[in-house]
Amino acid sequence: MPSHTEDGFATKAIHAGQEPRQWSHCSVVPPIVMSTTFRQDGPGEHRGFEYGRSGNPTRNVLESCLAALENGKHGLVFSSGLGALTALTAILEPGDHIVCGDDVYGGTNRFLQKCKPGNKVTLVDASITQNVLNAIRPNTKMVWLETPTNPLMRLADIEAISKGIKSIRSDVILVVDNTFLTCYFQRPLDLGADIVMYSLTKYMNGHSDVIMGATITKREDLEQRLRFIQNAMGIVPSPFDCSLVNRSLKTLEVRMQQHMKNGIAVAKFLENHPFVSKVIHPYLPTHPQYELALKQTTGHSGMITFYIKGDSHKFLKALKVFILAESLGGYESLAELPCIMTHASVPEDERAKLGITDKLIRLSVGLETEKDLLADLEQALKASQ
Ligand code: P1T
Repeated sequence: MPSHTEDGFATKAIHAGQEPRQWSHCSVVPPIVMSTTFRQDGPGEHRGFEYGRSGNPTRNVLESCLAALENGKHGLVFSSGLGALTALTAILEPGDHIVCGDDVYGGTNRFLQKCKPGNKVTLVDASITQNVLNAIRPNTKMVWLETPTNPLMRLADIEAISKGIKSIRSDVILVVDNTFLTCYFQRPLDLGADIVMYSLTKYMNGHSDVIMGATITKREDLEQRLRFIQNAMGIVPSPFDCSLVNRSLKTLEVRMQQHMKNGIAVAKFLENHPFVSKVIHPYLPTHPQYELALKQTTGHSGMITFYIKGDSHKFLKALKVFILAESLGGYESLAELPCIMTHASVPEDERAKLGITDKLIRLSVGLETEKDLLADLEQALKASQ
């Protein structure tokens, strides 16, 4: 992967799609255009915008910036991460087969299995490339990966899987949910994915105040399909929210660097703690796919999972700085119990097979002062005994 200095990531985040001369007033911050409709010079003669669902200037700014950051060509935003998933499943025909990682966000898994009559989903442990390739059938249309997975932080080798799939069937669409790392740490399109998908709700917005999703692609054909679906299904975000996410992208680089720094400090602290049995973080050398993490990514976010020895409920209730809540990727540190909260919809036997037990805790390490985070964990671990 090219370094961020080489590819000017922060410059793109601040300037791509934001050229002030595109507006007559030259405002430096892109304007929020709330209008739901646009005047036409004559019937059918418009200046690029007709109706707010089919296109909006503030939305366009965000979509262009996302495409640039991802080294893609086309960004499309949706009313939530699952809204982006809805759009992607609308590409499928009834009866199409999907191969999906077995450890993905609960909502994704469930929706993929139910989205179209006759759809079949094969769940695989995608940390082993051959498992994915072996699951491809003549009617497979899509392969869906999260890497790292939510919540077990297993990695899939995007490049190897992409090459393998294309050597079997060039028309299978590889989708990678990049929510946990963002384009700052991982670029799936450069590694051969056809579509990158996001819950922008998380790190990309980073301030826990917007629900939004996105898809980014280099392929014209997929852009056209998704553009039609975005408008026809009406799964669009508001201009105000687009402006908030666009604002947040300006600090993505500095936020992700600090999430990584705090995350590593917390992971090392937990790894050396007598009340913790196991810590899962791809940038710890103890992670079974540490080498792949170094090859495929340029860092890791603030996401950590760990197995506690004591009572997870007592631990979570004792936290003071970390907030007990679902979601992730904001400036504030969060903690949760996946088996009861984010992954409650995954059937119990699957959860047990995966190791999503009531000892497994997920942290989203935020941007607070490191020593305050460690002190909070220390006192809560004592309370878990
Ligand atoms: O919540 P929404 O913006 O619709 O995004 C869904 C989604 C998609 N992909 C991943 C990897 C996710 O983590 C999520 C949402 N996840 C949580 C709310 C959570 O706490 O894990």
